[in-house]
Amino acid sequence: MNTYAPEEVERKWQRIWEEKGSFHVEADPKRPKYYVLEMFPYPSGRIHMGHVRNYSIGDVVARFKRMEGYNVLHPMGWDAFGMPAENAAIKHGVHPAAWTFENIDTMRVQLKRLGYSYDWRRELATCHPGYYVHEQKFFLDFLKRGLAYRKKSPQNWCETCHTVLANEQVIEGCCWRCDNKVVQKDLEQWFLRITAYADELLDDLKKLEGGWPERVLTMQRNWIGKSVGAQIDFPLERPTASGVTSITVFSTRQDTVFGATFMSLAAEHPLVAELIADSPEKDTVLAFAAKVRDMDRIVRTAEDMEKEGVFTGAYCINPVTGARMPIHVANFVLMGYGTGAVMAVPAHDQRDFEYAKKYGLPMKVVITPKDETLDVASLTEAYTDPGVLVDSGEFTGMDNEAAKERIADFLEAKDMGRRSVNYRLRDWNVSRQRYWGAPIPVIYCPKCGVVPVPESDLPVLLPREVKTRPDGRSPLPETPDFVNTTCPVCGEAARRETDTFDTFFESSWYFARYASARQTDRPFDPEEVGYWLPVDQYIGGIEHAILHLLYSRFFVKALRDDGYVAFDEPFTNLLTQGMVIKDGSKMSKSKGNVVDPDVMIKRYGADTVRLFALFAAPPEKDLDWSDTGIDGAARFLSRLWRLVRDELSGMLTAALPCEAFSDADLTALPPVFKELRRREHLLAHKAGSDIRERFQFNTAIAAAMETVNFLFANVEALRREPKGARVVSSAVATVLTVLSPMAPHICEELWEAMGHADSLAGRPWPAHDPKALLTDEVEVVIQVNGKLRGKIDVARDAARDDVERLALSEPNVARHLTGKTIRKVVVIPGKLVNVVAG
Ligand code: ANZ
Ligand code: ZN
Repeated sequence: MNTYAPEEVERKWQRIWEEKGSFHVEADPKRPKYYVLEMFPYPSGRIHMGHVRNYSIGDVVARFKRMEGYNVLHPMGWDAFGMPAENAAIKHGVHPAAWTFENIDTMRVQLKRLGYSYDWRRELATCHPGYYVHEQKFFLDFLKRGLAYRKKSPQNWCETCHTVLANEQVIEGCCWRCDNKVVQKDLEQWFLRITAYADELLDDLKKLEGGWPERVLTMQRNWIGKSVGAQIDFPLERPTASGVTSITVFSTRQDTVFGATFMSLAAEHPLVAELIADSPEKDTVLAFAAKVRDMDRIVRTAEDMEKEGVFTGAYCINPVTGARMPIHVANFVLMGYGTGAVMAVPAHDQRDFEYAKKYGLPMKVVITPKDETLDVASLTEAYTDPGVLVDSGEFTGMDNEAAKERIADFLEAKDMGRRSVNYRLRDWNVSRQRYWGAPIPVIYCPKCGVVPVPESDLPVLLPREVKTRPDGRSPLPETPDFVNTTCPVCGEAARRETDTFDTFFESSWYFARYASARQTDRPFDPEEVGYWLPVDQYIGGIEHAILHLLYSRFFVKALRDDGYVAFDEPFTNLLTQGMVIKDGSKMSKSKGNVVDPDVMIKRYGADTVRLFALFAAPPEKDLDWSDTGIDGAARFLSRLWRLVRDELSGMLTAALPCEAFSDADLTALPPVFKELRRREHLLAHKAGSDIRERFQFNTAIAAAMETVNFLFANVEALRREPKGARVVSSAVATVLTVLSPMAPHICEELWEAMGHADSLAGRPWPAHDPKALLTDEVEVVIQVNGKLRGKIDVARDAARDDVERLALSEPNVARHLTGKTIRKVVVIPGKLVNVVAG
């Protein structure tokens, strides 16, 4: 008895791979490399099905590329800083470090139990000083060349998490972590000047076309948000007390400047206070501005938001028409974008249109469709399409796109404005008021100001001995041993920075660290990084489409300019896998539809869990978890086991996949052997291209299943011919080899049972013989009483009896024959079967 006991088999092979170091790799310039990486996990406690799916996909790619002859780097590590550790510390009274490392230990065991082919020697945890010391050094480099700077500005602040949040971490006005309302707070923070790379980040998206999903490229493009236009100066009717004489706007529609009839300022615009200083509307404006300031950015820019504002009492002048324009404060104008001032063109901008209607402000049409007129009184919405300029001085009659250029020239010549490019992208605020992160390596000296920690003093260690605060506030400011230090410049008493880095800092460069993960004196060994990087295939969730990927792209460019690396883009190809859903929604604790991988592994074994995760859907699509589905995967592996260990066991030899046979050998055997061989080679060919070209693991698995079914269906006939043993063994060897990236343990075990002494983990992908794919089949059509009822493929030299039998059992033909008596069957070989029935 040879029943399939997955746990035993899997532990055995995991031990063998580990002992042999099967997945350890070294750089080898003589061999082509392939770097496949899955987004590293946050050590939250246990792995979930989303991880299993992500890492199973990555493991197939890694194993497959090894089989194709590549030197494959496939590492794993831990994104180990972050807030859940602190929250757990508060809740359970454990130190964040203890919590994190315990989780890492648990999850590492879980990943090993799944048999993933990682080079575990390169494992890294970002909370390790040996890791973050290098990013503290990067920060010092960035400071030196002005890429890191400190600035006071209004920031998204979460009262519950006691920290600032990047704009990307604010979801519909709420904190991405705790879902509480985010407020605006003025704070001094450290920023990375990602905007210095805005153009390159945008332009280099072209290099990623074809390698990255189109929608991710679009999201990145929109996030960077490049707008080309002009700044235009509008003289104030009266200069302010401090001597300001004009308001500058940023507009992408300088072609409409002749239609600007009023001015809209952001509530935070520095001029507002001055403009209203002696105005009777002062209090109304102040109250309105205070209300707007607390509104969220996203809400303020939503199209359907009610447009509101107040008149400041002041006026400016349209520089090209001389018109007097009332200056308003409006809720849809943002201070962080452009100049925080907008020339309002109500006839051609929908927001301005709604605003003007509401407050009875003047409108002027300056663009009309070709050969048509537009009348202000009859406008029901802004006219925003292209057209021809009217009422626009010397530009009247011009096409509006051409007018953009001409008016920009005109403004520059008259010194009324200048061409200008604006980005939606903001500099990256990397300061977090949290404990469980990498300390920002600067010191504040009362005499010398902001002083970088000298390189020789790195790392600035995050102290372990701290008193966790029940309210979640960072204990660092109240840890005297940490805070109190001396100034590296003057030696006087000074204070350490107590903010830590945003955890996206760590995840922006970890992929390069794997190349030389144990290098202590520097972040990267240039030769190792030069060989392995960039990542050839990156795999992870679409939720990281903007943040993590943009920051990583930025880091690579910044590190390149600091001489650390010599490539421009970190990830050549990107695969974003779909979610794992159950009963129609994403698996989550709150929905109560979570399937625990451990439970499934216990019940079915790792190979079944892997196989199901790969078989149930193509990688980009959502995967619907179903009990019948995983049962099916388990049944298939048991069948495979029975086929090799029972049904065919007597005749299998240690044949290689796709062995070569002479025509004479094959023709001496019954036709089923030739057909088996055709299917074997087709499997190697189809599964290979499915994985290589499209990551279609599901169809590759389906092809293997069909071959297994064919073997089962013909077991009797195959066993009857001992002379065909080698052909059968070759086919089984191919099935095992093809399935081995997906279900590696059972394939290794059965491979060994065939008599092989080597491990499948080191074997190449089977090389099919194109000639073996040629079929000697012809299509035969079947008629019932003269009507076409079906088609079958049969061997060209099939016997008349066989053709008749196959024709009558064709499902549609059989249906048309039910209840009828067959009177006559005419077989025209290689062409037609006609059944006469009544
Ligand atoms: C006049 C105008 C006329 C505009 C028109 C549009 C249409 P994008 O493409 O997003 O860059 N704008 C500029 N700064 C703003 C701010 N701080 N808050 C809100 N809106 C602002 O859009 C640029 C356009 O958005 C600018 O062009 C400006 O309105 C507005 F028929 O100027 B426009
Ligand atoms: Zn000092």
